[in-house]
Amino acid sequence: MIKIVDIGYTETNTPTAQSCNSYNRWLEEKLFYPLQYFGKRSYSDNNSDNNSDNNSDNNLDNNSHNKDKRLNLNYYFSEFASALVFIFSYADFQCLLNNYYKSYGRHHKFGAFALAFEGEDYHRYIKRHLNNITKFLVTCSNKHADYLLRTPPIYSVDSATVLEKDLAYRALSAKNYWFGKNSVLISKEHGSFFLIGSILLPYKLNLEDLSKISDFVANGNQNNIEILSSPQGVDHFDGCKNCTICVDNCPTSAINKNEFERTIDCTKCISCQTIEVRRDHDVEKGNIFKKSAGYIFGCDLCQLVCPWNRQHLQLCLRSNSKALFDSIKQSKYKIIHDFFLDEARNTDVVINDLHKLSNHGFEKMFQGTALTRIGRQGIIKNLKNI
Ligand code: B12
Ligand code: SF4
Ligand code: SF4
Repeated sequence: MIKIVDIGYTETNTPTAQSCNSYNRWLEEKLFYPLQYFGKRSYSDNNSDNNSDNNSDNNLDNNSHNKDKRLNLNYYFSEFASALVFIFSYADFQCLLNNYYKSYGRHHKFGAFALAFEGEDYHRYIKRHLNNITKFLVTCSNKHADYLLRTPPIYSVDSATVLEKDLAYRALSAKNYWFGKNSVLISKEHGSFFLIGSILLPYKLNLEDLSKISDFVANGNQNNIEILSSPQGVDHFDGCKNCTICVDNCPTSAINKNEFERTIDCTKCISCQTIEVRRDHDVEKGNIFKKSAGYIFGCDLCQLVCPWNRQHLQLCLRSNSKALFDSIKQSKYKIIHDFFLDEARNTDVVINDLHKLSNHGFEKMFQGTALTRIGRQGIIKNLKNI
């Protein structure tokens, strides 16, 4: 159900001017606030694998070196010469999950990205695929083997100091992709229910290399994918135009009303509060969660209402989502489902069982899932507040 639906390539190491400006204003206005690593000097130096935040108040310095790291890929990976960007769509799963929630009413909801990869943490899933693609490159020719064995590539999946949406925007066609008002990257063809995984390379690829990679990926996906890179000087396409549906429907008014910014206020965002904030947030406690429509991990609301996702959400309307769901109830997904989504397990029952588990027991039970990011206390905090 997860497909690589698009591949892009770029040799540009700096984000677009629009992104730099918007990013700088977002920092100046402290809209990142619960994500304090955005202001930290040393975040990426000691945590390059995910974006965990220990919520300490140290180093909230907007002018720190860390801020600048996002403005040039060579600050992050000094040998950077090019990037391959892959779009991993989970739209099919999103459609099923949405139907499931609607048809069978559940006490709690997870953002689809957390369950779509059979419950496996998507960082792990995507990195495994990027690693397979790299292994394929190594076997392709001595040129690739020489470069990649001397300087291993870096996989960017939610990586510390990479503006991944802009990297994808640069690598893919600006005719087909744009930043929505809800701030996510949207594709005319694929909507926005996708994740971005990139391979940062220490050398440049030629057309033949790109065609081999797209054949390799297409074979694994049973679909045709042509690698396109954004032609320079192409007019930006903006699929949002006068639409304000996501802005009007965000239950906590987290989306920036200035349509030129295309950013969100993390203090108000349910996704941020339920994934990144481990302790009760003093200011927003209660307020935000009461509007979370049952989301206890992530939030899909501003994408579910977007017209560019409509066709994907209608694809499985007539099918029996429960039967399909039962057939994919396996592995880590099943563990999460049976603990949190089973209809008999209301919020009190789940909280009670979480209290009975030790932190270690929780880590063991949900090992390899996205839930370990927020931890036992964090998920109890979310459940208590909805
Ligand atoms: C921090 C973070 C969060 C934070 C903050 C979100 C945010 N909007 O910044 C929180 C926890 C809230 C979050 C939530 C989610 N996230 Co998140 N998150 C990230 C992370 C780690 C960094 C994002 C970042 O740098 N923000 C900085 C701000 C300033 O950027 P921005 O808001 O996108 O603003 C940009 C645009 O506005 C742009 N811009 C404005 N105008 C214009 C005009 C033009 C022409 C151009 C070119 C650009 C442009 O400039 C800014 C900088 O690029 C990235 C991974 C990564 N390393 O990039 C994933 C990432 C953005 N998240 C992702 C996902 C899937 C989600 C969720 C959908 C998960 C969920 N279901 O709960 C939600 C979506 C919430 C939302 N509406 O954004 C995906 C997005 C995929 C996509 N389709 O775009 C990413 C890319 C992870 C990945 N590798 O796939 N996330
Ligand atoms: S993820 Fe939810 S809370 Fe955050 S901006 Fe979108 S609709 Fe609003
Ligand atoms: S709902 Fe409308 S304004 Fe929001 S991202 Fe989609 S098209 Fe753009």
